[in-house]
Amino acid sequence: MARTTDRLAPDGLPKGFRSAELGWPELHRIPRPPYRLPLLGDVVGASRSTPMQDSLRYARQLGPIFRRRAFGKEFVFVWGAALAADLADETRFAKHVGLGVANLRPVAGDGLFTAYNHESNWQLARDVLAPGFSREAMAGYHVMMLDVAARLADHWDRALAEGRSVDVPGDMTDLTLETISRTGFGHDFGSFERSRPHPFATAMVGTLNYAQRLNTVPAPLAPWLLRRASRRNTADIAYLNRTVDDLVRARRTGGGSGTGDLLDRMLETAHPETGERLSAENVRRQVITFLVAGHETTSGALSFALHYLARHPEVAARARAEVDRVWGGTEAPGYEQVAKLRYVRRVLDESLRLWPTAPAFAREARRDTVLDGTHPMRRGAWALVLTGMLHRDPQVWGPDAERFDPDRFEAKAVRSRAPHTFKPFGTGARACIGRQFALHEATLVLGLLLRRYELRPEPDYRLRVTERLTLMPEGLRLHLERRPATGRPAATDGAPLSENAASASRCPVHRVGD
Ligand code: MNH
Repeated sequence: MARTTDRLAPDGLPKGFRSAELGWPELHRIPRPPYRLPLLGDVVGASRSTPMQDSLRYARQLGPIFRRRAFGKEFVFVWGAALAADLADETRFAKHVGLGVANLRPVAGDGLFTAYNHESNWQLARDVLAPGFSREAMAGYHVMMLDVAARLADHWDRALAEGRSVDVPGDMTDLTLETISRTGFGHDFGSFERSRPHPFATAMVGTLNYAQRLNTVPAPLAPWLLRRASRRNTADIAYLNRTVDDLVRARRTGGGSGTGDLLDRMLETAHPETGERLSAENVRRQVITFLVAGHETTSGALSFALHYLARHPEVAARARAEVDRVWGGTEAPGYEQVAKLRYVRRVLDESLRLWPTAPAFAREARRDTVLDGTHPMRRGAWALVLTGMLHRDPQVWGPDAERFDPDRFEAKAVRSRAPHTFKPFGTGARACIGRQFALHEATLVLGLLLRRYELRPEPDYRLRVTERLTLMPEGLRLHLERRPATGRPAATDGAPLSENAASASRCPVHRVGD
């Protein structure tokens, strides 16, 4: 995406606009915390491991726009609905690749997520890969998603038989990693057959953690303070590259997958207009990008949703009744059956409202402008949108904004809310390409799990959230009970509703008669 809007007429800017620091000429008008240490900045009451949750606390004290100084850098945060909606104006603002996203450049390079707006590989890859997320492509992934979900169900059945509780974030991470690697790249990490995470998953988490830690130390000291971590990070990146290179080489020598998966598209598709193809180096970056972006956030979203379902039996009962009604006795629900779980989808939306697992995104001014008619910004100045706080703005969500209530996503309620107030997948041209993929996968899996199990919380568990660029409930375990067969309706008349009836027998997530 080129900065084509530079030719647009500038706003009527206040006097002295160009003289101030940091691209925010009237920075002093933006509230900041009262105590400030010379080198460290606003670190009182802040912790290195929970930057996003600290920012939520500051947000409540300081209001809809505020700033924090940390280690010599000043950051502007925005969460008020009007300000966030203005930042969504694509003619004046665009994605800013900074902070955590920029820290991932050594891993993901000019892959879709980390590409700068001016890098031509962004548009090229977006055009080449967009058909990989069409309805048609998604319907093809559906069968593989069912297959991976069946492995999760086997895993949970074993836990249940042995009277163990289940490790929700761990199992959801296995599930989503297997799903993206199977659907995207025809690769099987065997996560469910291992007692510990696959080394690829460990290396990936390592690089995410490292990218986050880089934000929490003064830049000049980073090489020294993080020396050991940095060496580890280099090794992690090398491991990721090696694994991906092997995978790509195997595909190149073995010919296409025959399924037109993401890797086939990356290797074989020329741009429809220019005929250009992704370079080998860029393919490597994209594979890593999709393996990371395609599983961490979905895993967190599923984990939070399962937490809330276990905590709100009345919500779980409603969701389960919907699954029974819509899917009936269908052994393996078809692609079309998933989007029909409207209430399950609302549970997911409400979980993503309270804990958007990609907790912030950054926007920069494409030209000199005034944010919400109040705060002048120079071209290139940027702000972080604190999605988690935008999603809790009482002016939008009411005085009970902290309460879990899926009915907020009933069609009528959604229509009555201002636009740009629910942004778990970001905004504009650089919004999430995998949104439909994630929603389909998560709704399908929640439906399958609700149909198969009753979920019981550990009595004294209190939600704690860990941050490694993405959010995840920490230490969340659930106890399972198998739903009695009598609680489920008998098979409806006729054949399974699945359009993949032939494959249904291979996907015994919901076995008849057990
Ligand atoms: Mn996803 C961009 C959130 C699932 C692949 N994703 C984004 C952004 C957010 C986001 C927010 C924008 C970030 C920014 O502006 O800097 N993504 C999510 C969430 C989930 C998710 C909350 C699950 C829930 N994402 C997925 C899945 C895939 C994926 C699944 C792949 C299959 N996401 C991406 C890619 C981008 C992205 C690729 C970058 C898109 C671009 O810049 O063109």
